[in-house]
Amino acid sequence: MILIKLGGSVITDKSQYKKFNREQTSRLCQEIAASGKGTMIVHGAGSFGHVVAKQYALQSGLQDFRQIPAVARVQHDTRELSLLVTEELMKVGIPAVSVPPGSCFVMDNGRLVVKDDEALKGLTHIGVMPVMFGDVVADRSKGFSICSGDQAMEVLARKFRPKTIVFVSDVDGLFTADPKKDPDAKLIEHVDKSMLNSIDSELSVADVTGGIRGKIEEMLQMCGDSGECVLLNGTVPGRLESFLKGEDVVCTRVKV
Ligand code: IP8
Repeated sequence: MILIKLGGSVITDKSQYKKFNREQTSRLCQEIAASGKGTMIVHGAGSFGHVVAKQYALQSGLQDFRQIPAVARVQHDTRELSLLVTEELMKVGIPAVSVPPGSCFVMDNGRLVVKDDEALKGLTHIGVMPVMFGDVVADRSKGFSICSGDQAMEVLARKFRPKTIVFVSDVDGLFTADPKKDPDAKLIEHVDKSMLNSIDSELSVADVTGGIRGKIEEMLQMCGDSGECVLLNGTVPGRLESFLKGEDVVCTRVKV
């Protein structure tokens, strides 16, 4: 099975509140279906989550009761986005069901607590694809927390042990500098544990909050001993499909 995260930068226009990129999402869903591979999809929140989350500092947890309507708003909006994504998946014949992470898990101090996965496993057992996403989730110590799509990916990687984990964003992969600002930025094609110390922790990557080093550490953990994590650009038509079919594409491959 291949676990895929469709980043918020490819399924939404991040500069406009609640702007769904239907055309691109539809194409990516068609590419996934055309590959014929068994997949599981997670998606980011894009402008259905980040705009309001930032406005009300939701990443800090409960600090002020004025944040509460914003929690409800973000939960509402990310569900709306998720239904738009599952609709596109169903159109290409993938029986997808949107599963908000807060409907089966809680968080504690910003980390997902996963005790019971019966609902998730039950869905996959009958051939339904559960689709998780970045959301706001009840937190035992902080009241609520932001659960990124990446955290949902980690949980699903642990539970379902995918052979490959793909992060689809609007850049080609990891670069030596920010490719949107620096024309000399070079794509890093392969990353492994031994390179970790030489990577500039200040660099950032699309759809990721926090430094690149932390992101790579998380990816190495997700890969386990035998798997691989891949970062690729979903705005280039056909690239995801080619990758899924086993062809060589422009991307960054992270392996232990
Ligand atoms: O788009 C963030 O998830 P991400 C979730 O995967 C919210 O980083 C609600 C901002």
